[in-house]
Amino acid sequence: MRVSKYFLPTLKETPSEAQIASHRLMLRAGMVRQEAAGIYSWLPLGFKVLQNIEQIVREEQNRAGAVEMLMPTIQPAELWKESGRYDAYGKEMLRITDRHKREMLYGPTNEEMLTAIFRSFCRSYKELPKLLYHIQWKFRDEVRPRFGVMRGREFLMKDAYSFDVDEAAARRSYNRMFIAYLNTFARMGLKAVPMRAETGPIGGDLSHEFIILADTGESAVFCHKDLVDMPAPGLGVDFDGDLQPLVDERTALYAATEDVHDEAAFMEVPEDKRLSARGIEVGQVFYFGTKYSEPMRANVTLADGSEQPVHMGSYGVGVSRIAGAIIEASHDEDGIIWPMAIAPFKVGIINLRQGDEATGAACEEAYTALVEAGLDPLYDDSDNRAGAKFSRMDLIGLPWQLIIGPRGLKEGTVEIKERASGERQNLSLEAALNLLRSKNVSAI
Ligand code: 5CA
Repeated sequence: MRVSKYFLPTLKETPSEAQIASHRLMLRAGMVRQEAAGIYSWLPLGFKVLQNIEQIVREEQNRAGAVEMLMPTIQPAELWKESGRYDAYGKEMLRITDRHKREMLYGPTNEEMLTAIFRSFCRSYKELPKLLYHIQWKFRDEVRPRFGVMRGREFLMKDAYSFDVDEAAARRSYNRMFIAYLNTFARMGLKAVPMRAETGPIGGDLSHEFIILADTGESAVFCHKDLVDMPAPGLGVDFDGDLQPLVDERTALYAATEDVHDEAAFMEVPEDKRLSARGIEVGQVFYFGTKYSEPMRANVTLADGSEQPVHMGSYGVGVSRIAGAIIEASHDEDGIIWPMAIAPFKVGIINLRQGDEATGAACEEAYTALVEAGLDPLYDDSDNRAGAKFSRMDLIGLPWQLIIGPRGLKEGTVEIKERASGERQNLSLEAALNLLRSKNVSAI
């Protein structure tokens, strides 16, 4: 992409309404625009980031054996009356009346709808287990939408739902999602720690939140330090095998959000391993058994002919929140520092002397080569002065910058800068392109 053809409305001033770094940087980098409290447009740069996050989530869901589908944003109120949550959900639910005076709502989550889908097609234990997900916009009329996309009212969520014959089988589905989440967040360069959590309006008695440690996080959390740097299981994990030992490794050590925190148990953690911090919840998994299947009569026939409500769990990832969470975890005073896997463009090309023939030709050569290598470059071919190009490239945080100007070219070199370390190297254009090609991996 060429800057001259793109839409990149970066801001020089820091918007006054933004209280935390990620919100400020998303506005300044031209990623989002607020349309109403907690409701955002995703401008081209932000939308690319959102799509990259979504794609990693999708790949890891598929790898874990979940099957993608798509449910609508608008739901009929009847379903929620059946489960008993229509009144219980309260003011957070955006209620809508259609022209026929039918009660509708903008879905805050989809347990009811998927339970209804399941019961209309599945009747026998032979069809179990089933694990289905979608990636769809949700609406929750939060009392205090804040921190930009981190606590929005409209937000993008991946939500998966599992159906199993009994609790033991449901635990296996829970474990699949648990392990898939560890790999998902690791691929995004995030250290997410699973912590025991309150189940809130979703229900049930087993739940973990996946938490990124950050001073600006909304939740107070307590955990064993060793959990923070524990490596993810990796993409080679066998999802059809026994995942319990991998889950146990993480759940044996103390980790809890403040709602379920047990001070006495925490004191048993050796003092130098006790971590009390703040965190951002990027995902949550729930096992709630028959909470929805029982009132909604989602039953299956067992081998002995008896009928039983199916055992369920649900599994959410805050796709749009993660855009903010990654920036919160990875930025400096100059701007965002994208991990390679999430970066909207992998390389930024800076033309130091717009109009100079040799510089233009070298930039074009680099651009073509990087496009061919699948590195999705953003070429700053604008008429801005070099200083403005540098600071804008730092602000939008592309992992690599390729800086090309007449002086270097005379010596046969271009400059390459790594955004994260600030390290610069002067290389021939060919060597610079080779170096960039070698970085084109989305490692876990
Ligand atoms: N039905 C369950 C699991 S599918 C559910 O709704 N879980 S949840 O309430 O925990 O939401 C899942 C994830 O969505 C959260 O972990 C969080 O990352 C994200 N999320 C929740 N509320 C918001 C919000 N207001 N703004 C942005 N992201 C949110």
